[in-house]
Amino acid sequence: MKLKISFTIYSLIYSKQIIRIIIHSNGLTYNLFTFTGNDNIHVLTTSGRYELRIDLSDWKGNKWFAIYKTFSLGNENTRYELNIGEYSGNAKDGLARHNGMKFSTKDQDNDKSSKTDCAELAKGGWWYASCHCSNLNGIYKTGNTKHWDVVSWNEIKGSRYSMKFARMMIRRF
Ligand SMILES: [Ca+2]
Repeated sequence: MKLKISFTIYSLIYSKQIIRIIIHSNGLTYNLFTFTGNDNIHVLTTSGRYELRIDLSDWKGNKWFAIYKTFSLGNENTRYELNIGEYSGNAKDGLARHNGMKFSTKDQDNDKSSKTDCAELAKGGWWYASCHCSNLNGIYKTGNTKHWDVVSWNEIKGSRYSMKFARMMIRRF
């Protein structure tokens, strides 16, 4: 059975409500959040020190992770600028070029390229530069595709490979 999910992300949704799921794993507690609340993530991540963990797997069952010991989002005035640091993991740093970037959506082009609307082309909401090294809010497809608008972590499988699984979690410490 082929599973295909696609959705459009608008900035209005991003600034509103948050859906938060608490996960206990290996004695650690993580907050799993959906991309529906950048305002809330800003408030959370500037109220203390937060770590970001990203888990990924491909369609063959290979798994990767990336941890950023520092993680925070700016407020609406900074267009939810991404601030990350102290990478570790085996996924390679797919967010390095997105550090310091503003959040773009289909209706909010805040990327670095004046010629391109990255969110429109990459079909996601992300901290696009010009354009991306990762695209975890892209379209969910099965593995290799023809376009760079899928759920990708480019350092691992390239920009046209849709990961089977991608999860971003934050943890206060
Ligand atoms: Ca642009």
